[in-house]
Amino acid sequence: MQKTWWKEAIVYQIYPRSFYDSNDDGIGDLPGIIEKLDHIQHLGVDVIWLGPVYDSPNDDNGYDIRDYYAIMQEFGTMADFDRLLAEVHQRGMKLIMDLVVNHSSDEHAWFVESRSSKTNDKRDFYIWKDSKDGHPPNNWPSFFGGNAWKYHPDTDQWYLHLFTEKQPDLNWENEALRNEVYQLMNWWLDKGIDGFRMDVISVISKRDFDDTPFEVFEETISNKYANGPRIEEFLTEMVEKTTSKYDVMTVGEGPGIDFDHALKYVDESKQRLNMIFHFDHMFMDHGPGGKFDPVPFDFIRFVEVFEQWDKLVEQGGWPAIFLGNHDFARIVSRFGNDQEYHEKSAKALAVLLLTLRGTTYIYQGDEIGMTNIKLPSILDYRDVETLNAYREVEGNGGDLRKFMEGVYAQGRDNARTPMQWSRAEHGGFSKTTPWLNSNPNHSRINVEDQEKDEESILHFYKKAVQLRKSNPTLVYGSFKVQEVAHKELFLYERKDEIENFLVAINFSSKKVSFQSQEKDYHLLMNNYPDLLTTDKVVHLRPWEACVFKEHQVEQSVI
Ligand code: TEU
Ligand code: CA
Repeated sequence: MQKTWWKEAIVYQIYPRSFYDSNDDGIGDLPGIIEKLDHIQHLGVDVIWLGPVYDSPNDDNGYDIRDYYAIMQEFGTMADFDRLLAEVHQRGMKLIMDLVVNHSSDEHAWFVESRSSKTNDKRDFYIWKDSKDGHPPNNWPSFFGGNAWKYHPDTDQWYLHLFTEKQPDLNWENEALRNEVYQLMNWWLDKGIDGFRMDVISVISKRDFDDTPFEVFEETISNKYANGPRIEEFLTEMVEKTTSKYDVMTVGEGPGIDFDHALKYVDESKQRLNMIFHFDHMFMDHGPGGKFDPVPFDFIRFVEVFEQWDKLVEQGGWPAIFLGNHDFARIVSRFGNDQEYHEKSAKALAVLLLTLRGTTYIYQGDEIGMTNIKLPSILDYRDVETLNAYREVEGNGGDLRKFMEGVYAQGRDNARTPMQWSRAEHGGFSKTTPWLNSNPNHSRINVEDQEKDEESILHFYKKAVQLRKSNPTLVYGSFKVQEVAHKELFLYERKDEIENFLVAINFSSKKVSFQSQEKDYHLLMNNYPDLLTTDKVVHLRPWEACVFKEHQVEQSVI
């Protein structure tokens, strides 16, 4: 296996709209990010993943791009971007951009031309089909509710939009379109960025537009939308014409992929992507009604997912380790315990993120344990996915109270509340009312307070980052789960020819004990002030997480 910087990197994801508002218009911006670079650098991370900052009408908060060569007015100017990139590089960090090329905005010049007439030379940049007996061309659903086709009366055809109606899918079958994409990628690469996170890259190759029998939406994504017939060809061509010419990193977003498909995207022996985000641990609590109909978290399945995906390494791939991002609930609320064990479970999740094999991705705010939020009314929600789903339930006369419970647990706005910098109004994010309410708990969960508290979640993240960076075994070492079927305990070994680590995480509010093996392990770090052992038995308290190392002479022994 090749060793390289992007395998050793720790990535920090910024959702620009919610990071820091430097000009008090209620919206985060690029100068705001520059003002807060010390915070990111002091975490010890290596790479920043910057969410979309291109010109956009914000139907899906920037994931609907109107001009790939311009910066969104609310976020600042291209000069601001250039300054941000220079500042990031000056601090020894790298910056990757969010590349959204499965679809554009319907306000993009390409689409304005494409929809103008059936004979326009850009018509085929998008996917247009005739009605079928007066109905949409087929029964495909959009990720964001309703049918995935929108009728355009002027040309009497429908266009495909797997996401919102303002996000028409680009037609990757069209070589001229693909070359336009490669050209814009090279334009940004020539500016000196260090790579891309590629939005929904798994769905760019479309299958026949026939009717699809589907039960659960997630099956549709994998059986119909993702892993299409030309995906490898498109990725190989893209990489060959763009990123292969630079020392950059690429991570695809892969809704609908599963382990067997992964090598289509990340086989190191072929020139494709470096990594791909899968969602096996992120969709597993989606109930029969989908994301907003959650079922209880299945911890054993959670462990099995990480165990399975680690095998990617033996097959020539490299895992992308994450527990949350701008599309999912806050990790301490979803996988931890944001009530009685808020601090302990936030730290336990940091241990998991930073001791697994693969590149670690930390989402803004998780480093201080930001939590989910229950906004007062649906009118306070901003996410198009939530609002569309609410209207669908309302339209069908469904149970809105039950639906809102699903939103409180799973909605994307949970992860998009403004970054909590201080106890000040709006969490110090802005001096004016932000685009999305700040979580009132910024009074007790914020950067400023945690910077002063050596025992804070923030300081724990810094220690866990340093632990990983000073122990290459935690990056490249083997990964072996010790207790596969345990209901609460995530116990695994990380080892190579030099070092041997044992990581024990109690994923519950109960006490859990385990017998350490015959080896002499010494405690390197944990999230309690001491360690409870009797002989070789370790007694973990609720959400206790420990990292042990063999042959560490000066630490306590188990
Ligand atoms: O998300 C793709 C995706 O699969 C989402 O539908 C996500 O999994 C879902 O919201 C979970 O409920 C990417 C971006 O990350 C997301 O922010 C965009 O809305 C989407 O693509 C369209 O660009
Ligand atoms: Ca602003």
